Amino acid sequence: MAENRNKSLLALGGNLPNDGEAPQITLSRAVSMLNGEGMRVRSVSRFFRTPCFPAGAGPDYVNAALVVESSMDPEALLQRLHEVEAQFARVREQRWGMRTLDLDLIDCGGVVLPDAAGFARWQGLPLEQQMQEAPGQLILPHPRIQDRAFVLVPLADIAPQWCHPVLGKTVTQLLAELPQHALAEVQPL
Ligand code: PH2
Ligand code: MG
Ligand code: MG
Repeated sequence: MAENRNKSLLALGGNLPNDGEAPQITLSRAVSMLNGEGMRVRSVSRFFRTPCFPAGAGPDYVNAALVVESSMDPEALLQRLHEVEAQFARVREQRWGMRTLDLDLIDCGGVVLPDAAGFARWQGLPLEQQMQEAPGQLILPHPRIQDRAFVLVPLADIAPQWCHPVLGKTVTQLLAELPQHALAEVQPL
């Protein structure tokens, strides 16, 4: 593999069967597919059953997280994630709609994209606007990590000491700020 390998964090999710296979099977297959040329999977979290967000918008999800190492830049990595999603019949119709497979780039070597101001704008967006607007560019770290138990609980399995480059808090610290009921809803499969 080339030099300059970056450690990245990925979040995996799915709440629709693909070709008769349950989301946990899809997620396992996606992990194998990601572990290829240009990308090495270093750690895989447990798989968790999580209630759909927004509540009532669809079936429960299966969520997990990965540490990967790659020499790709963030855009190339995202492109690769989209290719793998497409292999599992992911269609992009509705924002936050039901899906067979969602692969989200959470962090890529601590870079902040597009820049601190652009990140801050997305991070501070009220919920109604988050539901209407999708960013046209890659925002890193993923602007919603700190709100989502279905991302933080799996991350705590594999990267509890990862420090958010803007908020300056570890996964463990971010988790401690979430309400107890949100954590209790995220159950290992
Ligand atoms: N992903 C979404 C929308 N809602 N809910 C859960 N529980 N898990 C997800 O991964 C998820 C979601 C958009 O990507
Ligand atoms: Mg997502
Ligand atoms: Mg996504």
